[in-house]
Amino acid sequence: MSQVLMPSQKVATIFNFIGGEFVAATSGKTFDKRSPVDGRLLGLVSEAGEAEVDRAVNAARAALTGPWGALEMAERTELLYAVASEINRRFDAFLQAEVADTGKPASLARHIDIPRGAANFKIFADVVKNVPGEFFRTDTPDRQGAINYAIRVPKGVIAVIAPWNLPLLLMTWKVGPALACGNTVVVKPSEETPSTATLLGEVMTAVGVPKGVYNVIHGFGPGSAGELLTRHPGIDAVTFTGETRTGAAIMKAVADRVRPVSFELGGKNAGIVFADCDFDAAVEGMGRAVFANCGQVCLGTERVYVERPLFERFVAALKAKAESLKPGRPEDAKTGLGPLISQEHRTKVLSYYEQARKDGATVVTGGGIPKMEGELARGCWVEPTIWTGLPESSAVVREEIFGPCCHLRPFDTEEEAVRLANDTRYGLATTIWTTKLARAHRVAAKIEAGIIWVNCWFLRDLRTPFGGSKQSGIGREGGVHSLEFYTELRNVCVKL
Ligand code: NAD
Ligand code: 6OD
Repeated sequence: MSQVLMPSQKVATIFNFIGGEFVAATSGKTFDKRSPVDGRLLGLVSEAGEAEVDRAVNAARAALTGPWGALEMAERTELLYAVASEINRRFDAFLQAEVADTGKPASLARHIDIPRGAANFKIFADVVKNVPGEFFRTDTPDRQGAINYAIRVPKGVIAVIAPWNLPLLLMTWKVGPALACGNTVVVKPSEETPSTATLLGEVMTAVGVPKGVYNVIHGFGPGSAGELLTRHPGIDAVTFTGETRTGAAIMKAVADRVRPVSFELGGKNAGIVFADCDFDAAVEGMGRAVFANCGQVCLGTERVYVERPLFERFVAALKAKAESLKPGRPEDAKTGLGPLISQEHRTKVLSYYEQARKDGATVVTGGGIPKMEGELARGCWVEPTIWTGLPESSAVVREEIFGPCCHLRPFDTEEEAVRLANDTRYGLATTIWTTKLARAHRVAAKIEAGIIWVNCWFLRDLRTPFGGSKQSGIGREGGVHSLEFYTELRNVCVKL
């Protein structure tokens, strides 16, 4: 955690990072950051108010028209490679900070969150260097013709609003391409996970990224830093990852100024397991899709449809998988499951556990709070949970829970599986398990989701389009698709 101890304080203060400096809010307001593992106070976070948001946006604007805007692309991309290297050099500090804020197993953050945090800078530096240009020769009545070519310019000051489930990964997934395209950013990390975004400020300074290119303001959403940022007249676009209803609030906030948005929102993702699947691979893959990061992955699976002949065997195998996951301290190598992010989120997840019972579910495993010893008893733990027997109309099957749980239901035909998977207002990701090649392609083509995985889950190539259909998002990012959002095209027409 980026910690600065004030003489009178027992815990660290996490400051905003504005114009290259760590700054406290002029209001002096702070909020607590507690550990999801044991409820311990980890730090006091300085809550940005109007003055800090204004200062951050102005710093970003000054850098855009100043030192950052003056760089050649090669100079800019060299700095981004340096950012990636510096994150890797400070790997342990990032790991510690991410694990402290989220409580997730250190092994998970070591293999996913932190490496991707670095890769997001390197890959998008590569992408912008290789983007093809657009050129047309146009006929004219005098037969001399004209040439048209498009130039890409940065969109400007980008507001990046990030969630808490994969804090560094998801924040840099936006900051990497935004900076690669020559924009400057004001980041509002989740109030639950302020640390790695703050640490990244130190990295930016260390490698010589000009002041004001990367700014961080801390706070909450409505009535706080998040809303103040989206309503600020100085921002040119908002890129947001989080809940669908927050996306709706942000759209309203930017509507009067007609600012563009890129949204990666919620999901209620399906897994379809055909009887011809590689059974062990499907159990392993769906086990990760349901329980990884304590089920707090937007791409995770909360609805599993299994072809009837395999149903009982699959339920039993997934149950065994769930029961093998031991909750515990993040740094303990035996820990298979971390806590949820907060007591508030635990209350929400447990309300769905209760709803499932009320709706008549068969609780295959879990459904409650695990018994934890000592200080851990104050953490935000829930049991990994599996249900069967719910109607598709149950809130547990329709709404995103964002916990380590899923409902399984048998199906009889391919058409039925596709219909069930698509029967949702969301459309983020669907996972299909089959060894029949033609079936894989046939079903994939009918799935209404932005991401379809066949015989794998969360296998990511950052050059591919990423995003959600229906209420799971607006737009696609990844590879050249990120450039569509983070740059603007200007066409130049030259009469010959
Ligand atoms: P959230 O929407 O509550 O918060 C996300 C961020 O938005 C936080 O920084 C929060 O402070 C801020 N915010 C909240 N209200 C705001 C407002 N009115 N104006 C401006 N900012 C506001 O989401 P969360 O609880 O942090 O994350 C979990 C959700 O995110 C789940 O729904 C999950 O599916 C979704 N998610 C989606 C993806 C994806 O790629 N589609 C990835 C990760 C998480
Ligand atoms: O891998 C990514 O780029 C990405 N955006 C993952 C999202 C995970 C959601 O929790």
